[in-house]
Amino acid sequence: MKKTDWYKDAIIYQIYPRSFCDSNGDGLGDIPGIISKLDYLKDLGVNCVWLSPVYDSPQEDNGYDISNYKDIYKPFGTLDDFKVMLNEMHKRGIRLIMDLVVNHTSSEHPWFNSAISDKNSPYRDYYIIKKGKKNGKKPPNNWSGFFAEKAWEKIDDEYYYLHLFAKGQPDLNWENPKVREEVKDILRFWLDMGVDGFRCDVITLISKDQRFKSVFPTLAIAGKQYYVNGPRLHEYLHELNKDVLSNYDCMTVGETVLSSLDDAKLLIKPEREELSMVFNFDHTDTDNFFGAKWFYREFKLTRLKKVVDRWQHGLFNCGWNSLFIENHDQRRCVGRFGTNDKELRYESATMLGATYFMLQGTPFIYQGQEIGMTNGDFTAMADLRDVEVKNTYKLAEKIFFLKPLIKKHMFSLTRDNARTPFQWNNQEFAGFSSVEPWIRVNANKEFINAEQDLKNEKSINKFYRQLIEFRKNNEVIKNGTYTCLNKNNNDVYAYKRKLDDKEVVVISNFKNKIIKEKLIDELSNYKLVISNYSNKSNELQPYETRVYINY
Ligand code: ISL
Repeated sequence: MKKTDWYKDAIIYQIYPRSFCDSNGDGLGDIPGIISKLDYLKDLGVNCVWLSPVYDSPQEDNGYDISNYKDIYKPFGTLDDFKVMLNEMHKRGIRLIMDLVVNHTSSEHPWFNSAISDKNSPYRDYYIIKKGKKNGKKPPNNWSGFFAEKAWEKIDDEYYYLHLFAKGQPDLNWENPKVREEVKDILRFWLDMGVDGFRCDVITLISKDQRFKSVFPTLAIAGKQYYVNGPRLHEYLHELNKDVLSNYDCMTVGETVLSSLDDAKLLIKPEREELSMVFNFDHTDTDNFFGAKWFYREFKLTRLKKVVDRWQHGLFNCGWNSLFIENHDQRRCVGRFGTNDKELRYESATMLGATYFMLQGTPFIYQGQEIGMTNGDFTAMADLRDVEVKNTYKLAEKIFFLKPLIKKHMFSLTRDNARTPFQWNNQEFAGFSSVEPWIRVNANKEFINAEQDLKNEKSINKFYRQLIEFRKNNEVIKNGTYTCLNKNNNDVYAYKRKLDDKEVVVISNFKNKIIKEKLIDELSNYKLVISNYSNKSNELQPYETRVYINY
C-alpha cells in the first residue's frame, strides 16, 4: 500500500464518546449516538475523527484502561455498531483514527489477572513486576506517576507492579518482544477493519530505563528521567512502523508529554519512520509553572508567541505540527489564554479559533469547542468524576502547602471541565441524553448549545466552518513560511504566512480592550477574508481577529 500524507490536509474532530451523544437513555454517550451526529460533523466540514477509547474497559480512567483491545465497551455499543459507524464516516469522506492506549492496560485485562495470580504465568513478563526492597516492605524504587500516587502497587508480600497512572492501569513491559507482537496484532486488527490511524496515548513512556533507579529529590512525577523518552523508545516505534504501519495508508499522532522540540523531531522526521505527528503541550503550559497545571500562573501572550514560533520554525520542512487548543484533558479554551467566557464568549472563541487555525500543521477541534462550550459549573467535590482530580485532592489534603493551592483551582483546572455532556439543545439534559448523565450538564446549556448557536447571527460553529473552508486546498496555509510580526507585543498577535508572493496575515487582539493597531494601515491593499467583527478601522475591538490575504 502506498502511503500518502493525507493527514496534512486533515481537519480532525475529537470525540470523547462518553460525553458526545447518548442514544439509548443510560446517561452515557455511545456509538449509535455518534452515528446520529455524523451529518453535523459533515456540515462542520471536518474530514477526520479522533475517537477517544471505546474499547472494553472498567472505566477507571474513562476507557484509558483497556481490558479487551478487540471489543467495544458494552454501554457504548458493539463491534457491529463500530463497523457501521466507520462505514458511515467513510461514506461522508470522514476518516477515523482510534486512540491506542498501549503504555498500560487495565488491571482487569486477562493478561494482568494471569500475571499476578500465577508466578509462572506466560503473562507475568507482560508487565513490570519487581520484588520490593526490605523483604517486600518497600517498593522497588521511589518513582511516582502522573496521578498523584506512588508508581508501585503491592501484589503480595514480595512483589509490586508499576503503574505510571491509576492503580487500575498497570504498565506493559515493552522489553518483552511478545508484548510488542501483541501491540502489532492490535494495530492490524483495527487497520484491517479499515481505520485510518491512531492517536498514541502517552507513547513516550513505553520504554523504561531497566536499572529502575531511585531518584532524588522526589517531586511530582518522580523518576521521569528514567521513563519519559526512555532508551528504546525510537527502536520500538520504528519496529511498529516497519512491521505494521508502513503497510497501510494510515497516520499516527503521538501524545508526547514532557517532550521537547528536539525530542519531537526524532519522533516525526519522515526518514526515521516512526510517527507522523506529535501533540506537544508547550502552549498549554503557558499558564502554569513547571509544566504542572496545578501550579497555575497568569497567561502572557508573549510566552505563547515564543512557543508557537519555536514549533512553527522548528518543524518547518522537517516535520509536521499538530495544532490544538483543547482536548479531553484540558480545560475549555474560552475563558483561557486571557479570554472571556461570558459576554465576549463569541469573540473569544472565534479569535482563538482563527489564531491557531492559520498556522502550519493539522488542526484538531475538540467536541464542543466549535460552539464555545465553557468549563463545567462544578461547585462540590461530588460533582467531579476524574480519577486524576480525586487523587490529587487526596494528596493535597495531606500536604499543607498543596492544599490551598489545589483547593483554589480544583474546579477550574480539573479535566472534567472538558468532559461535561455535549450541549446539543436547551432541553433538560441538553439533548445529550433523556436521563441524568454520568456527569452533570452545565446550566448554561440554556443558551450555549449547538441548536441555538447555529441560529445565532454570531455563530461560533459557522465561524469554524469558514476557517475550515478557507484552509481546504490553501497552499499558503499548508506550505507557506510563518513569521511573527510583533514578538514583543503582549496584547496583539500578528503573524504572516507566505508562499512565493502570496500572503495570509492574521491579526488577533488577545485583550478585552480596544487597541489601535498600526499594522492594519500597512494592509490597505490586502483583502479581509475572515473576521469576527464587521469593523474595518485600525482600532481592534476586544478579542477581534482578522485574516487578510494579498491574492
Ligand atoms: O491530563 C494531564 C494533566 O492534567 C496529563 O498529565 C495527562 O495525564 C497526560 O497527558 C496523559 O494523558 C493521556 O493518558 C492518560 C489519560 O488519563 C489521559 O486522558 C490521556 O490523554 C492515561 O492513559
